[in-house]
Amino acid sequence: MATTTPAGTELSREQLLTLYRDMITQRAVDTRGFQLNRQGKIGIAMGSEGHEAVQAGTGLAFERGKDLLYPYYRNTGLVLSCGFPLADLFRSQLARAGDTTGGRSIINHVTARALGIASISSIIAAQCTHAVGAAWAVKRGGATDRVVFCQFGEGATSQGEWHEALNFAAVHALPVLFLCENNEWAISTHISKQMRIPTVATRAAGYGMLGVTCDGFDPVAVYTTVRDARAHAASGRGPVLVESKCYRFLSHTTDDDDRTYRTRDEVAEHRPSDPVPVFERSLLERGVLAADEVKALKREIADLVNRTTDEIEAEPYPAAETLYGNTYAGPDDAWLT
Ligand SMILES: Cc1ncc(C[n+]2csc(CCOP(=O)(O)OP(=O)(O)O)c2C)c(N)n1
Repeated sequence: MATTTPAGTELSREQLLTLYRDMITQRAVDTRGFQLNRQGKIGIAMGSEGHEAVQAGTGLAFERGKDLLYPYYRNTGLVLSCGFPLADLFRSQLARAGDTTGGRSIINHVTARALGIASISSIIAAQCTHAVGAAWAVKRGGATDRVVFCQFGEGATSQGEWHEALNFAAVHALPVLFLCENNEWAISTHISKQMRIPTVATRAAGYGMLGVTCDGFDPVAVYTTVRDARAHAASGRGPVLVESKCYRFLSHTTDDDDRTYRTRDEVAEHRPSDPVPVFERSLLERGVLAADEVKALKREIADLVNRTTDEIEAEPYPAAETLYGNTYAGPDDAWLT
């Protein structure tokens, strides 16, 4: 297992700005989700605060038009970074008829075939075997420089399906990246109750594949690590397990109260590592951005999120007659007869 300490200087200004823009967009969308839930407008919101650097960095390494993404429910920022439209994300959150799943799916369970984004599985680790199946198809089809990104939390690595996926991918040298967003908590279960080893990436050795760990609070570290892992997988040398160490600052979803299983002191201890202000400070200190540019960019994102929320709230809900649509073959009203 290798631990990466990549240097940030090799990124262009444009790439650094893409990372920053994606991170503040993710934070703004997250905050809006929690607000909409508290206003009684959406049933549940899944916060990703603390995962911004992981998702922006991974999104920058994802090659649009080539790669495939098997996301999990916490990947709001990542799907946006990979090109998923913000309006469609709000259609999903607000369960409107124009949502890609017709407003009938759980929040954030988005999909976009044209962008290579597969539908999300709520079953923990189920997407790992799906991703491996896709990577097997990519390899059999003879495609080169095409990689499947498979996202999950450290809790998913306790599932049997996760181990089966890694083993099969390693045996067949499939072009797949297993990307762990290790935020230390799986709802109320701390990582120390999931495994006796300090890092998820260590597990890669058991399958004969490369495993790397990076600082998930640093978007540049994540980007360079995932970019290099992608090159490895695309070259036919087999899958890579990448672990980005981060933290979940909010509760698991709006449906749980994290004060029942972790102390406020613990959360406060991690706050200084909050990737959004830390990256912002580094861009200011390095002269990549000036203070007024940061302010203008934040205003622009806030306006975009406000405008999009209003536009999508004004759209209709799915019609009641469509309730059984896309569920069973044959007449939609089979249960009513
Ligand atoms: C097979 C299965 N078991 C349990 C659950 C309930 N569940 C939903 S999210 C979750 C925690 C997953 O934690 P982790 O994989 O670390 O990801 P995180 O939510 O922390 O990002 C659990 C146990 C589920 N959806 N599927």
